[in-house]
Amino acid sequence: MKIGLFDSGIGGISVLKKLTYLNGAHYIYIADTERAPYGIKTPETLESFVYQFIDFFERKNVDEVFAACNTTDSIIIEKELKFNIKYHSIVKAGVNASKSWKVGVIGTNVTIKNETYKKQLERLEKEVFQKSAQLFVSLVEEGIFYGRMVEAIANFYLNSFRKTGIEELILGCTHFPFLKGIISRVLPKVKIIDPAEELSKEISIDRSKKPFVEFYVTGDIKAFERKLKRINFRVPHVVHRLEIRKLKV
Ligand code: DGN
Repeated sequence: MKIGLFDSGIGGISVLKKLTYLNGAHYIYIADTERAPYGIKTPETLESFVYQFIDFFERKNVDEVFAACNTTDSIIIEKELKFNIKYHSIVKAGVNASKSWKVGVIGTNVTIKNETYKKQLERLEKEVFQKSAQLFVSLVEEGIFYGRMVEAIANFYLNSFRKTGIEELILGCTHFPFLKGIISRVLPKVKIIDPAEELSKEISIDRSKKPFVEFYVTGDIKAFERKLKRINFRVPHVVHRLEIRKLKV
């Protein structure tokens, strides 16, 4: 089986890791580092990127795509888009994972502005408090996971949740699980939800083979390889360069 994932950088690896643990498939992961970050792009641009990735996956005979980027997912899931490949939504998984009535959501600027999480949770009559935490993406890409600066930024973004009485906080960006430790220190009484856990229930379990990952990176390959080392990514893999012009449809 071939599984496709895409993200603007290493965030989606928090999803990839969960999938590779469950299924020894052949994974194709597009890291669109050249056009990162996504959280500040327009919905139209992001939607066009999704079409490019799906087209690329079709050319690579991918069987299923697992969303590894909430930003693009939140743009497309409420539209009736038709893909030839089965597409698994991380936002829907995050919504399904929520079990409380008072829920917090953090994500990129686009994800929060677009309010897809908020709308879907409110349809379930939950009270939702949301906030963009865009800088977390840059911290993770830079490999800065702890220390005073991270604490200060985490407090800046998360303090306002304290008085809301939320019982859960959905990490609505795949970069954020890398900062889970510090996030739960700022909000110790709140259950932290990583939607990738729920999403990974949608993959069939098959450990008969070892997983293998092909990364396709639109930006600097060496920089991406350094990032993989920094997060200790140990699944057997190869890194290719993917020129943006090869993505145009
Ligand atoms: N990892 C992406 C997400 O889950 O929304 C964010 C990527 C970005 O560039 N902002």
